Parts: sequence; structure tokens; C-alpha cells
Amino acid sequence: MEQHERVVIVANRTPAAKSAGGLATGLLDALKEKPSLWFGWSGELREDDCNSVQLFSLERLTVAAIHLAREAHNRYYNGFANGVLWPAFHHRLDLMSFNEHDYAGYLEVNQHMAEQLQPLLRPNDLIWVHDYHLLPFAGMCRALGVTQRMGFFLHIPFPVPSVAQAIPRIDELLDAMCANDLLGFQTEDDRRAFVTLCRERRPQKPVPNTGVYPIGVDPHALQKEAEGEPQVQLWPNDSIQGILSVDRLDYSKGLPERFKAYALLLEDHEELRGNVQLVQIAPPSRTDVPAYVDLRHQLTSLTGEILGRHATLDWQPLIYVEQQYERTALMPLYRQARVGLVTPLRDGMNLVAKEFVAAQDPQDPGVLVLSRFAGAASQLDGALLVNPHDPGEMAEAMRIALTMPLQERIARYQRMWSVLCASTIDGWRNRYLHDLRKVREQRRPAVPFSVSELMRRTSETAELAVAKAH
Ligand code: GDG
Repeated sequence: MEQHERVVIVANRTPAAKSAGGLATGLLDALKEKPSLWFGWSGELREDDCNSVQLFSLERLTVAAIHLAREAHNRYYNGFANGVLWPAFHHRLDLMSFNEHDYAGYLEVNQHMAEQLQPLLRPNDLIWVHDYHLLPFAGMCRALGVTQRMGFFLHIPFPVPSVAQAIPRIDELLDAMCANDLLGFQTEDDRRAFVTLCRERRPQKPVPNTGVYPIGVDPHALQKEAEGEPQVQLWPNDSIQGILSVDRLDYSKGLPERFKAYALLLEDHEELRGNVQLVQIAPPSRTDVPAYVDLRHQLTSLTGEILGRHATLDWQPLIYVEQQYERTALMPLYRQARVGLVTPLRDGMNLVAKEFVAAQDPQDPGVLVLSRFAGAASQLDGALLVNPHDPGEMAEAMRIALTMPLQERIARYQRMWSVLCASTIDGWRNRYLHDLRKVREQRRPAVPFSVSELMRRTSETAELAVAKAH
């Protein structure tokens, strides 16, 4: 049995033939060693050729990529996934913007992907679906008659029930998610929120198998990368103590709150002026979604305020960079920083926090200041945990980090290094796949999920909405 098994990854994006970031980084190496398949969107928008699958090989991994039409992608990705699910799952209902047309597009793309994947499947495949773009994917597959073992992993937080219930169509999405054999979450809080919601919204139906699988990094590989020659010497001769932040430009990452806390630190601690510098790397993402445009304006304005108030001819308190860097280039930068400042308002895990720790010099490590609302806070007990909504608390944590004696820095680093080594990306993948295999041994094939009614109802409502809009 085992030798015929093939792992099939389904994700919004396929890995590029050359470089890979985020999710791909953690999965690619292992997948290249055994026959496996990675299925998802190619990243290309085309008006033709959306009904064929492009195949290429990365060693023993086959990548199967589909193209999407611009309009379909816009409704699925910008409209529902990032206009509704992302804000709501990050507890930002104020930024959620629902319409039937986008929701129908989201379902259609999931359905299209399920239809394109089905002919590529083999009987012993182990299908592992990733993230909020693909909540209904398992339901669509079951409706097509796919009976293979199928699991889902959510990379972002799951909202508490009182927030989740405000998401239009959440019951339908829950039903479709429950067509998976195993649902994995980053933290116990996320898992519990999901199970509680299932019990409240589907009291007559069984709760599916769930588990907690905090995503990790490869600490030894990152440490080695960090020892490499830096492209830039940010703070030569230790003349200035560096604080480093690296985030996608996203409202969940708490950047304005962080800038305000840093401004407060400079305001309250004259002795730090001229001696400290915050470097914020923040490559823009999802630039078609309005909330991201607003955030960018807010940040450039805050940057101007801080520079105007505190900069001198020979000292810049803040460097704000929107350029994107490869992970390998980031590691030596993390190592130069005295403080890693990672303060999301809410985050599934936050890999930057783990990468920062992995990159430190064990003899002279920097200090991690970490939001207690990042999934990583449940593991990294050597960090200074802060409330990202409290500028005073964050400023004080920065001050403590900047003045922390070497011995305490080493002790905190060692605790976190042990956690990283005990919870690696390989361990994450192996534990998840092990549990997915085991779950099916205990359980009959998943019940078929009826999606046709859902699709029919949604497209009717969407047609109505479009008709009204015209
Ligand atoms: C989602 C969840 C969860 C490379 N260059 C840059 C850059 N990178 C890499 C970082 C890091 C990754 O991108 C960012 O990962 P995060 O975990 O911090 O955040 P999300 O992108 O929001 O990822 C998150 C993750 O999935 C995995 O499950 O931890 O909670 O939201 O590996 O090295 N990152 C940035 N600039 C670069 O130039 N920001």
C-alpha cells in the first residue's frame, strides 16, 4: 500500500520552477524526493486556455498548473477570499465586503479546480488542501465522487464563533469543509473556535477530525543562511542599535500601531535618539483590494511624521522599504538586528518571528518582541510578548529589549532555539500526513457532499445581484 501512495498538494498557487517562498519553501524539498503532485493556479491570467492543465517536473514532483480568467480570479481572490474571508478570519469585520457575485465566483473557481484535478488523481493519493482560498474544495471534490483521503490545513487564524457567524454563507462553507477527513489548525485556540462553531451551527452532524499543527521552519538551514555574507551592512561597527521588522504590507500585521509605538519610544527616551534605528521592510501585497491602498497611504504618512519630527542630518530614526527581498537575503539582515519587532494584530503563525530567532548569533543573540496575538506566541516563550494595541507597552518592550544584558538574551534565545528544533517544518508535514493516513483507517470514506444545490442557488442570487446592479 505505502509504496503506491502519492501526496497531492492543492494550493491557490503552484510553486514557480525556480524560486519558492512561504508555503512552498517548507514543502518543496520533501516533495521532490518521492512521486508527488502539486496542483494550483499558475499565477497567469488568461482569457483563453483556462480549461487545460500545464504540467512540469521539479525532480520527482509534478507541478500541475491551471490558468484563470481575469474576471474569475478577481471575484475569487480579491472579492471573496481577500475581501471577506481574510478580514473576517483576522477579526476585521469592518473591512469585510460581501457580495453574491464574488461569492459565486469563489465557488466557481473552487469547482473548476476540483474538476481539473479529478482526472489527475490515483486511488492511493493523499490529498492535502491548503488555506482559506479553498474552503469549499473538499465539498466540490466529494460531489464529483472523489473518495481519496483528503485533509485541509488553515494557515491563518480561525475566528471565534461570534465573529465567524457574521460571515455570510458560513454554514455552507462549514459543510463543505467538513467533507475533509482531517482539518488542521495552527493553534489550539483556532481548532477550538472551529469545533465550537461546528457544534453551534451543525448540532445534528458529526464534528470532523481536527488537530493542531503549528507550522515550523528549518532552523539549521536558516542559521547557515544567516551566517552568509550580508548584501548590506545595516548597522556597521554597532554604532546604532537596529530594530528590524519584515511583513507583507497587510493590515493584520499591525504596522501603523508599531510605528506609533516607536514614535512614543523616541518621544519618551531622549537617550535613544541618535542611537537606535527601525528598519521596516514591507513589500505591498493585494494592491487591488482598497483596504491595502489605504494602509499604504497611512504608513507613508506616519513615516514622514516620524522623520520630520526626529531625523537629523546625521541620523535617520526610520527606514521604510517596500522592496521585496528573497528569504536568503533576509537572514543575514535578521542577524544584524538587536531587536526583531513582530507585532501583528492577529496572525496564524508568523514565520518571520521564527526566522528571526533561527538567524541569531548564539553567542550574541538579538531579542524578539512578539505580539501575543501571533500563533507563534503560543510556542516562543523566550520572546517579550506584547499587546500590539498598546503603544506604551510596546515602547517599553523595545526599551527592555535594547538594554537587555547578554546573559538574559542568551537564555531567552536558547529556549526559543529548542522550540524551533522540536517543531520543524519537516515535523509539521510528517505529523500532518501521518494523522491524515491514520484518520482514514478509523473512518469510512467521507460522505458525498451535495454541492449542486448550493451552486444553483448561488448563481441564481448572483444573477439577480448583477441584474440589479445594471
Ligand atoms: C501566512 C499566514 C503563517 C521573503 N521575502 C520577504 C518575505 N519573505 C518570506 C518570509 C516568510 C514569509 O515570506 C512570510 O510569512 P508569514 O508567516 O510571516 O506571513 P504570511 O505571508 O501572512 O503567511 C501566517 C504563514 O501563512 C505560514 O503558515 O505563518 O500566519 O498569514 O517566510 O521570510 N516576507 C516579507 N518581505 C520580503 O521581502 N514580508
